[in-house]
Amino acid sequence: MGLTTTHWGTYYPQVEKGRITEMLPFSEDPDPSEIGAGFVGVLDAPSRVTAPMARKGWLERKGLAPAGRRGRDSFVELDWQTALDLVAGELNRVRTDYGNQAIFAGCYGWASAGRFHHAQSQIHRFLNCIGGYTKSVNTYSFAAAEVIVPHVLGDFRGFIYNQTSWESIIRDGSLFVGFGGVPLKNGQINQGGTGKHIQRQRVLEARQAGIEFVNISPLQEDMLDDLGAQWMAIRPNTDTALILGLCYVLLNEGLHNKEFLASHCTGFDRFADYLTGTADGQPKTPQWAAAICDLAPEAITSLARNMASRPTMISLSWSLTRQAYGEQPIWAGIVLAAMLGQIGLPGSGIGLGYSAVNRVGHNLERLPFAALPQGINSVSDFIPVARIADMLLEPGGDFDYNGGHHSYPDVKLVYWAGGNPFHHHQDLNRLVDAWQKPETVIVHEWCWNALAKHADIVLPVTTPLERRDLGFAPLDNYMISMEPAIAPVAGARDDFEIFADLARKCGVEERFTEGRNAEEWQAWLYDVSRQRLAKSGFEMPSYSDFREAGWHKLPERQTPEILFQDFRKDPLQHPLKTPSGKIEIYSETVAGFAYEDCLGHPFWRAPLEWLGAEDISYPLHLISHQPRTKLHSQLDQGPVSAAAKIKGREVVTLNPVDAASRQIKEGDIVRIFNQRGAILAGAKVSHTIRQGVVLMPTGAWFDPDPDRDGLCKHGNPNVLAPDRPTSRLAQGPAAHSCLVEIAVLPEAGLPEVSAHKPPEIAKK
Ligand SMILES: Nc1nc2c(c(=O)[nH]1)N[C@H]1C(S)=C(S)[C@@H](COP(=O)(O)OP(=O)(O)OC[C@H]3O[C@@H](n4cnc5c(=O)[nH]c(N)nc54)[C@H](O)[C@@H]3O)O[C@H]1N2
Ligand SMILES: Nc1nc2c(c(=O)[nH]1)N[C@H]1C(S)=C(S)[C@@H](COP(=O)(O)OP(=O)(O)OC[C@H]3O[C@@H](n4cnc5c(=O)[nH]c(N)nc54)[C@H](O)[C@@H]3O)O[C@H]1N2
Ligand SMILES: [Mo]
Repeated sequence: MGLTTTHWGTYYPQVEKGRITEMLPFSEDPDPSEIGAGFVGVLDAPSRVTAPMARKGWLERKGLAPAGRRGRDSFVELDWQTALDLVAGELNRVRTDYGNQAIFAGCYGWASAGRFHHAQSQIHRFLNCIGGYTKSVNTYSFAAAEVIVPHVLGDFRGFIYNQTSWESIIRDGSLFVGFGGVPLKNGQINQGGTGKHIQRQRVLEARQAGIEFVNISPLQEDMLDDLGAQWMAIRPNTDTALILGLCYVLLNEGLHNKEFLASHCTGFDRFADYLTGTADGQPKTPQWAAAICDLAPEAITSLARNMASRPTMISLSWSLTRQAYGEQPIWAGIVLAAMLGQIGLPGSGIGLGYSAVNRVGHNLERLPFAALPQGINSVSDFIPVARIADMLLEPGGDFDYNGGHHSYPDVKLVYWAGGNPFHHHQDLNRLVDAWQKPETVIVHEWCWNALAKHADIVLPVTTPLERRDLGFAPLDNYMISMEPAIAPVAGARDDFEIFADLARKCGVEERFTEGRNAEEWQAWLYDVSRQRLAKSGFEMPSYSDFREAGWHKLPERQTPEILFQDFRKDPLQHPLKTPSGKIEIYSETVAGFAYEDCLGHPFWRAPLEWLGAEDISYPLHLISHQPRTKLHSQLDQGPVSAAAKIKGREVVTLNPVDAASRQIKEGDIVRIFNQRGAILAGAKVSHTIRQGVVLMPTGAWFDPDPDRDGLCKHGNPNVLAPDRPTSRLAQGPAAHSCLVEIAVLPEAGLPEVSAHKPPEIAKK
């Protein structure tokens, strides 16, 4: 049986008459993810893009201004040669007339697992061969942390996947405080693939070992019921205030570790002036914090004492970064851990996002697998990833970023492969307007999602189930030989093949392919990986043995990982890469940027949209978290995602009090709205969510109603979430700072969901 790997696990796809009938879980996986079954029935469904397509209004354009509106147009089927000639022609025209910076190809997104057929690697290599492109920096996952944490701890990427392992917590921990919980639904995912899912087993082992859990979240489900966690149902977006309150108690009661602060940290005094109110007249007492977070002051005081009395692991969920001033809870959380003085000790200290993905806390070494060489991008223009709509709307406009001052390029052509901005971006109605600006939009997709529907040219690509690949990633110790389960559906081609053809048309074929086909590239990647891993002491089988065996397991770490262990033991021998070599509780660098929304130390600033806001015209706080039944928008058209919806629409969960006051019953179709737009959803009523907060998973394909401006019929929460940066420092996305109102609707006359239907297509 051939294997395949996905971001949500490894499977044996079962095939009958050329169709996937079942995804049998990998024999090594004790806790396989249900998401895999989402592939059943979708590969040749009507939502599949079957041939190259061009938008009618774009084909009929006169001069450079396209006719019609992207997202509302019909398409014309093309043959591959015509389509590739059009794409090559557009690339050549734009780079000749405007320069390569006029091509935007950040292509943010998760694409598919598979080391070689990785869409971004392919498109970036190709575009670098023809002179480069405007790129994006940082991620939607945790941009605010990516920018602030290096100022505080000297690095971010080097830490995020080398955190203190569950083994260490189980052995030596005692208290686990999860801001945003330990969401097991998220641990299903691992970028690049996963052999075995460990999160559920490890938290249960931790519980058995006597670890006490505290779930600080508006959502009780963020920790497994079996953990018996204390639930502190915090008001969303107020974690920084809570953390400051905890820090105040430690300082006030002398529970802070003065030796650690002196030997391993810098700037505590400046921060202490802020805590005590010497700097601004407001002591950050538990009473002060309690009023902001809507928790009891006694609960804050007793949590601080509890934390100071025993080995405590603080986990800060990645979601905390995706809110207004998302830099602050992360910095404040690190400072809290520094005051407790347990950083670098077994089972305790600081962690970011246990179970955000399967890797966090998984006791593995870093595996230096080779990636497709990217070449050099000759364009220096960039945007912080979430500033895409700003870039398109304000060419030449200025923006701040991490101490620098930059301007947006004038983008004429958008080329996207391997991500879905109509999934990941906020304020989608604004994005749709911005998206009308470029002269041409080219997209590689396999399904008719909103990105494909908003393109001028769509090139249909294969899925991983239709091609051979190397299923290995630096984040997991299972190497999987990905075998095609079925032949490419209809006219689909691999991204690599498409770029190889375009490279020929652009005169850079040799540079792009180096004379290798897909199979030869994979053998090459394997060989380079094998040499690299050998240097790190890992033995990989020969390429042919690996392909024959189907998979190979590399060893786990022998001893539990403990983050900052060396720094803790000897900060002079193992300094951090900060200016002081220590943990920067106060950063002169950040202070020097003189941003009003990110000071030299962590501080509380109220978001524009939160439950404590003065203007509460929209009185409910919307959290749009990661979906349990899929990865972002991927496989939303499949059976697993469909089973979790209500009458074909995405689910919104409300507290019984909020439901009752609006006459909303379980199963009702509701309209959720604010100043940015409206969406339809099916209501679920639950005690497991804090009053005043409503919850929607992301991922329902954006389904704008052509007859009602700004309405998504299917329930994509990014219609409602604001497109505002976290701060001038990181310019990260802040989807979780969002207020809405909800009203029940009569079911008669509701517009039908058309998210998974293809657009109108004229056959040639
Ligand atoms: N409101 C709100 N919004 C959010 C978040 C949130 O918490 N709340 N979370 C944010 C986060 S953390 C993230 S990471 C982003 C995720 O946003 P994305 O990563 O952009 O979302 P995906 O749906 O995974 O998009 C991947 C796309 O790649 C396509 N694809 C798959 N395989 C291939 C391939 O081989 N070739 C090509 N060409 N295409 C392929 C898929 O069909 C899909 O359209 O969303 C962000 N958006
Ligand atoms: N099944 C599945 N798993 C995934 C993904 C997916 O799409 N599907 N996406 C993956 C990706 S790309 C990423 S980046 C990670 C993201 O991982 P996370 O950022 O951890 O994911 P979320 O589910 O958005 O958030 C976790 C929880 O944080 C809580 N929360 C939100 N706002 C606040 C707040 O202000 N305060 C507190 N205390 N809690 C809050 C919410 O209740 C939410 O359930 O997940 C990964 N895992
Ligand atoms: Mo993410």
